[in-house]
Amino acid sequence: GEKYYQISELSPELSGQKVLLRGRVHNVRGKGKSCFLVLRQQTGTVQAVLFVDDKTVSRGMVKYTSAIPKESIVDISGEVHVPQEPVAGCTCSQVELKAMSVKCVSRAAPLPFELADASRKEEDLQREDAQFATVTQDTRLENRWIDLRTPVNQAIFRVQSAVCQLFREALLAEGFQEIHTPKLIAGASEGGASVFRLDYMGREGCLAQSPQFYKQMAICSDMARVFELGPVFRAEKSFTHRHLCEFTGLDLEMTINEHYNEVLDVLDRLFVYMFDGIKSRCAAEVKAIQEQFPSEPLAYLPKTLRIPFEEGMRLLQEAGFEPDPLGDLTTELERNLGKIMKEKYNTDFYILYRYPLAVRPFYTMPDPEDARYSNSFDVFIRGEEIISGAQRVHDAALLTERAQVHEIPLESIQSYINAFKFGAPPHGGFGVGLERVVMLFCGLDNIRKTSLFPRDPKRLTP
Ligand code: ATP
Ligand code: AMO
Repeated sequence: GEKYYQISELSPELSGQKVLLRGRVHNVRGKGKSCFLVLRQQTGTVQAVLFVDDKTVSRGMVKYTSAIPKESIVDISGEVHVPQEPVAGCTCSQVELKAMSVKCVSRAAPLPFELADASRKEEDLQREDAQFATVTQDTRLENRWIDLRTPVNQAIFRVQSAVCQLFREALLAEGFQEIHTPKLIAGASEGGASVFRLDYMGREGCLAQSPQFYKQMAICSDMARVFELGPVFRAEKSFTHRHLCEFTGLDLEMTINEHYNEVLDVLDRLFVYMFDGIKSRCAAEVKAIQEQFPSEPLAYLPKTLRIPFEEGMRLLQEAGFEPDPLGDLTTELERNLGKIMKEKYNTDFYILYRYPLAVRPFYTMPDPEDARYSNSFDVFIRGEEIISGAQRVHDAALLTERAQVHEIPLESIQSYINAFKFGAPPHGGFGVGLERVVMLFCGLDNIRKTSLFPRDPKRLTP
């Protein structure tokens, strides 16, 4: 068959050559004997012009083309032509196509909203004299397959893809292996309130809230360093800008020799590599996102700042807040601590470690020097949590005791506890929320923007 060209391949060197392209009708404007059509492939656009002549282009062809609805898929064959002036508004501005034929491959129904309206800058929408049709988030999500075509969404999901690739690259280079753990499991690992229960062949099962138990059992199986990218299910009851009912977890687990600082060292190298990588590989995407949703670029240090929880509480107190020194941080306090860190250390990215034991999951290792605390940490971007992690209890008797303190039914986790009875190395790890990383790296305000087809308490379709 004939070669299909990409818009990105077109250049003045091809002038005079006949080419065939498939793409969407981004825009079309008929003017009697001529017609201007902007063809789009993903975020690239090129202009095609049709003029009625005696040989190839009939009046009928121009009329037919002018009536093709926006977003339809078309095949255009034409000659590459260098216009006298660059074509304004097209990504491919140095050439245009003198179209000879246009064929509609798939006709688009009337659109629920215009892509142009879904691509407006926040600041333009805020203007009092704004004349644009506004598109609500619900309308976008109802029609996500159209919404995802906007340049900003094309960019967001390329950044997401890069984050996953960078995560894999960095960990493989550190000697980790990728694993795949079951998502149909017997019990809750992160607390019963947010677990999706289901019928598993007549008995109770649930959707995995985390690969937690299985990544630890892999350690007990002598896989010294493991990671997984996979779905995580949480029956979150309320709406927030940062909770989904299904998200993608980037998890790792590793043996440690002396201290869970070894995990933090990996975390530090991993994230600096990922942030540097996004900046260098996704510069155009980050710019496209900035254009629609402006924000400060992420500030991070070559070596990530580590602050003890106690010190964090002291800084909050100094600033006039009243955190519970042995309790959990509220979203509000987390955000304020983020502001303090930014002012004091000029970083949007930091690790808070040695949390109070009482606010961490049962599998968390207590601090051997002070049992009110634990060998655990959270990591924040712009004052919002993106990671939780810890050293884990690797002694079956202590694990049983900790589960009882948390009132966890032992039957549901017996096989997990058994895994530690036959020799278990000290180990630790952490879990990252992919959608949160992309949202917060890009300075976006809602996690639904970084989930391809978000699942929240009300949304199960599309
Ligand atoms: P993690 O799952 O690691 O705990 P998280 O961001 O949900 O991540 P939590 O420790 O559950 O963190 O909660 C931190 C704070 O976020 C809570 O103190 C609470 O204020 C708020 N929060 C958590 N879950 C919800 C929710 N479903 N709805 C509203 N607020 C929530
Ligand atoms: P945690 O429950 O903190 O820890 O989850 C880890 C990370 O996952 C993300 N996250 C979410 N993202 C979107 N929607 C949600 N509802 C949601 N809940 C959590 C956050 C969070 O930091 N087993 C431990 C990890 C470990 O210790 O290895 C765990 O699941 O970015």
